[in-house]
Amino acid sequence: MSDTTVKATAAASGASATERFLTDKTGKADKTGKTGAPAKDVDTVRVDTLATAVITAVHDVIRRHQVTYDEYNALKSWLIAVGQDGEWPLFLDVWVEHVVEEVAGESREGTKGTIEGPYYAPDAPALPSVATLPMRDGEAGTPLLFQGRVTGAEGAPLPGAVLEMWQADDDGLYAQFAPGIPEWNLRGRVVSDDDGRFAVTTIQPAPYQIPTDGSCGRLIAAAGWHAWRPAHLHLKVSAPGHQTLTTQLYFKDGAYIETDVASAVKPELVLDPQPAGTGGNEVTYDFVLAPAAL
Ligand code: MBD
Ligand code: FE
Repeated sequence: MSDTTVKATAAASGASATERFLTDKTGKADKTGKTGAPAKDVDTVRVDTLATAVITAVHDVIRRHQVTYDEYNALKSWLIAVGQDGEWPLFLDVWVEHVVEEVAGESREGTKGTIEGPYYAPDAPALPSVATLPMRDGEAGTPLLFQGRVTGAEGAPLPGAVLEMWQADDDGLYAQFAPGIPEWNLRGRVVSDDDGRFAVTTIQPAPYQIPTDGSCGRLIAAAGWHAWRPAHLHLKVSAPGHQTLTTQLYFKDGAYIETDVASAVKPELVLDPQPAGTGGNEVTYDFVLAPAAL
């Protein structure tokens, strides 16, 4: 980490991620009164089924592992702290979302999806099909030309497809969630050309470390795990008449590629960029979108 970088604290990024989730995904108004999609009501019978199953699974763990009062109270104080740190989005997206995505994506054709994670922000700056993501003068990191084509499942190009991209910088930090980074840095909404093609200039992101000073970091340290996700580009790819694809792309032989703390790497999503002769790397990746559900 460069010494000019303000250290991202768990409480700061947690508060931002919690606010974003409540605004974008539950319909709660943010400070400016803006709201996103309302949370869907879940049927009583279904709530009964799922809540009973989760509670019973916890009882089984307590019996099987002879959980003590000290351990129960440690859990209780930890759960309270996760909320106080604003780290519920981080905890759930790291340790739970990958299985929700597995179930949701099981029978969808086209490019593999993976988890969205806590750091998406809608309404990023709109960019043409050939574009550079917003970045600072002299943005650190190896330049990357990321290009490809968006098609439907039958192979027909999708002109005007929207590729929303977001990524960490060379310090592993995300704009809008870590202090000291300009708004929308390394975030953009690229629109494909008449042939479904796009070419985006960015930098290769660094691996992401779960904040060590928050509840998720404390769990990781207490359990002797590591706190890292491999370097990744986040994408949402959408086009009329097609299902929106939420995915991530990783880098061959990158650190933590085999041991992602969020269990979100799939072999189909690993890029192998090659030197481009311009001092940077380039890679081509094509996206195939499944038809919208009827
Ligand atoms: C990330 O950058 C991320 O993508 C996920 C899924 C969880 C934590 C941080
Ligand atoms: Fe991420």
